[in-house]
Amino acid sequence: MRKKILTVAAVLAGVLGLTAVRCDSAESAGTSGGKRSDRKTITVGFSQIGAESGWRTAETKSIRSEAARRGVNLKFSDAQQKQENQIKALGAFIAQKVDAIILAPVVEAGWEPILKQAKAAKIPVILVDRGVNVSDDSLYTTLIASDFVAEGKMAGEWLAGKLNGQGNVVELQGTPGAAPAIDRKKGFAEALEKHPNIKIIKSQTGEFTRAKGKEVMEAFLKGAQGGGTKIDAAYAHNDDMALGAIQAIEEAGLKSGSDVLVVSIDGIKPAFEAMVAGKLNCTVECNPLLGPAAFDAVEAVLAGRPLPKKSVVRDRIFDQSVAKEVIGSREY
Ligand code: GZL
Repeated sequence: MRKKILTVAAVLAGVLGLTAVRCDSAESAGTSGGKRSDRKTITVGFSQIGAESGWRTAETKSIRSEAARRGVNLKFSDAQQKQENQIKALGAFIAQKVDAIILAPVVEAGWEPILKQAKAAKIPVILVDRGVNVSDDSLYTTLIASDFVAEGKMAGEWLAGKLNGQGNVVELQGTPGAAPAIDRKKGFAEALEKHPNIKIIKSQTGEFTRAKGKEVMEAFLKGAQGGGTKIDAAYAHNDDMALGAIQAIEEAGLKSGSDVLVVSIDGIKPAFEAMVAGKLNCTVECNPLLGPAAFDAVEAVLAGRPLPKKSVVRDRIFDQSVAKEVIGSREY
């Protein structure tokens, strides 16, 4: 079967310098307060969403290891999925006068007040992995993330081809209000606009976790059985929910990957293992290894070098036809 590695190469908007930073003055360093010594360890506050998925764990590992590699003093905060914990953490970072903040925002809304405080304190904020809705985009320096609409579109187009243009699909959404959940849903729906005989018959959040994904898929299967409807495919906004859905499909006595097709996003190694086992049909990669780009941005902004407002990382689609040959090279 024709290989299905389609590379949607979104160009990295702007080249981020990798050179070490020498801060000679507060102005060029973009920080408040007096003149900084001519060379000092950078202190960065990182507000992470939590540890809800294999993708998230890989992102945390990438940020932590890159900070260690560059000798950055990293203050790490795990928000346990709660925006109020992220806002508290940013407040603490500002009070501690960190040199820069890295934020993975759990949802898009509600960031203006705390970002205004960071701006007033002249502390640059680098967004990684998810975006924010703000009326003034000077409240953050740059966003480094995937194009989630494109990811949803790739998943939808792949599935439409596999279903030969007709079938009933259930959707497991990510965290309500989160950029990847909003945009992956949008992209998938756009892809299906061209296929009126493919219907999304149920769509509900599985909160990006395996446990919730299994629970929601169990309910979908029970409902379909009761209503005499067949579920032909499940689309999950991330691999963890897809792996939970696979468990539910098998416990319902169905063959995952053939009785019910399963398509998801992230490209974590367990997804490749599920594809090799024939249980998952396709995953769209969403690269979590954002540490190097995040600290390039930190060093650039502290050195007063210009940065693009958004850098889009490359996404590729993988299906069972290539899973075996690719799995060995997966980094997360
Ligand atoms: C995507 C990221 C999403 C992943 C999920 O950039 O925000 O959050 O797709 C993770 O696995 O929980």
